[in-house]
Amino acid sequence: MRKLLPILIIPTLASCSTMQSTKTAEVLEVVTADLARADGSWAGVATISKRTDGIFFSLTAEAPSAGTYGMHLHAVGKCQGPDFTSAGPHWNPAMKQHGRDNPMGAHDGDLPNVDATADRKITLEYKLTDIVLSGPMGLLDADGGSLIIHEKADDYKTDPSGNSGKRIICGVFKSGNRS
Ligand SMILES: [Cu+2]
Ligand SMILES: [Zn+2]
Repeated sequence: MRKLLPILIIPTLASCSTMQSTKTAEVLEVVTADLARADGSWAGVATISKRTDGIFFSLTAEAPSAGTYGMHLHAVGKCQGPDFTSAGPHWNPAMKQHGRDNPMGAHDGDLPNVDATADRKITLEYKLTDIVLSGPMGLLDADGGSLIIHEKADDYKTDPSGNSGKRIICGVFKSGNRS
């Protein structure tokens, strides 16, 4: 993890059940998803932190192999293997079409493709556009929300899912205070 934004280490620590929450005044809300593969094995952790300076996404995950993978926020907080269809479609509160390159898009849940290195690791963090986390229009609405990583790259235009293939990794977002 880069040292540029040390505050992002906090949600990572918060995901460890033995750690006490150590929010600073800058962090307003944190949601974390433990990621699992279709067979239920551990595959990483994703965190969304709402801060006074924006909403930040961070991910540490282990892909099946080096390569590029599609990734989205999905509408339902339920990860039932092996196909993870329980997670529903892409999170889309604004009722748009799929894809950042689609003139009718994009879904709020459309995230950039991710690259896994030769050792299969995915590690990233970036600022999200101002999505809503809580409330009826939020990612964590009544039926929750999830993160899905797909077997193939997203083409950024094909509605509704960017031709990204099977869902191979899934995690349900939960409120970050898990100590
Ligand atoms: Cu997806
Ligand atoms: Zn989409």
